[in-house]
Amino acid sequence: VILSQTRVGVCTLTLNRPDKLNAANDELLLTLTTELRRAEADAAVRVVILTGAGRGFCAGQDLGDVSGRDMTFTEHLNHTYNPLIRTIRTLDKPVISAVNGVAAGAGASLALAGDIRLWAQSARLIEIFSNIALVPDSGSTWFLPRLVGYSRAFELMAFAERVDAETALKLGLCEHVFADETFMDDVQAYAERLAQRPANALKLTKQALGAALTSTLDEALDQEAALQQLAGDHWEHQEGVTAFKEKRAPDFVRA
Ligand code: LHQ
Repeated sequence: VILSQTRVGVCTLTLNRPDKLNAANDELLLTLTTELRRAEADAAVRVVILTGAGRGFCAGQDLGDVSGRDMTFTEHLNHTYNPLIRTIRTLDKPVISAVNGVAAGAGASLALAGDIRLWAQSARLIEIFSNIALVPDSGSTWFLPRLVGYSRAFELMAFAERVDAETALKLGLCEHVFADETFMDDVQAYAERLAQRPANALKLTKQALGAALTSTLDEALDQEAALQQLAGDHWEHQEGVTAFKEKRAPDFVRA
């Protein structure tokens, strides 16, 4: 259900249930979470890409897989989706959501959960939950209003509006849109550039930004001061300063 391939420091995890637009069952969600942790532990991996096989990114919960289950909704979310979203946001490496096609329901949440979101021209995001009279979950209620504001988020959720790539770019739901034909090549090239950046500094930046989203300014200043010590004591910082003085590009990928 999840394909994994590592190339030039970039691990691509592909949701692989293409005939259902990669709708998620428990196996897919639990395997994806395990694969993310495996990528985190693998020293050869500096950046992770999440994408979907075929024409969809992820159509959310597999609606054929919920009837007759013995878990409550709450238990189900706590068992599968919530650990996945927490894993993405706490992973010590950057995660790119490479949204190749439709992202609906919890699939929309997954598209929003990445540190960076890259979209194909034909990608679509739908907070589709209200069509089946559910509440947006898997982080959507947290991610979306922070990106587009409360009322726009409410409107997108209430009408299950389909957001196309151009609108997503305008609203800040994605950072870049690439042509469908070259999408994964463009994403790989972007990820390889990111993989050249200082991994320790990016790990700490992710930690600082994640904490700052829910902290006061005072807390953020304290957090920065603590994390800056960890960054400043790392060899990457020395390399950056030395490279500047020697008027050359820094090498942050040395063994
Ligand atoms: C699917 C699905 C799907 C199964 C397409 N399941 N087969 C959390 C916890 C607990 C419970 C419930 O929910 C949650 C969170 C959630 O994610 S709730 C939201 C669940 N997702 C949806 O309601 C989306 C349902 N899908 C759609 O509305 C459409 O498929 C979209 C708008 C995503 C795409 O439309 P189209 O591009 O027209 O594709 P399609 O509808 O023809 O789908 C292609 C195939 O994929 C089709 O199968 P078939 O055998 O007819 O070719 C669909 O049945 C299947 N598929 N989504 N979620």
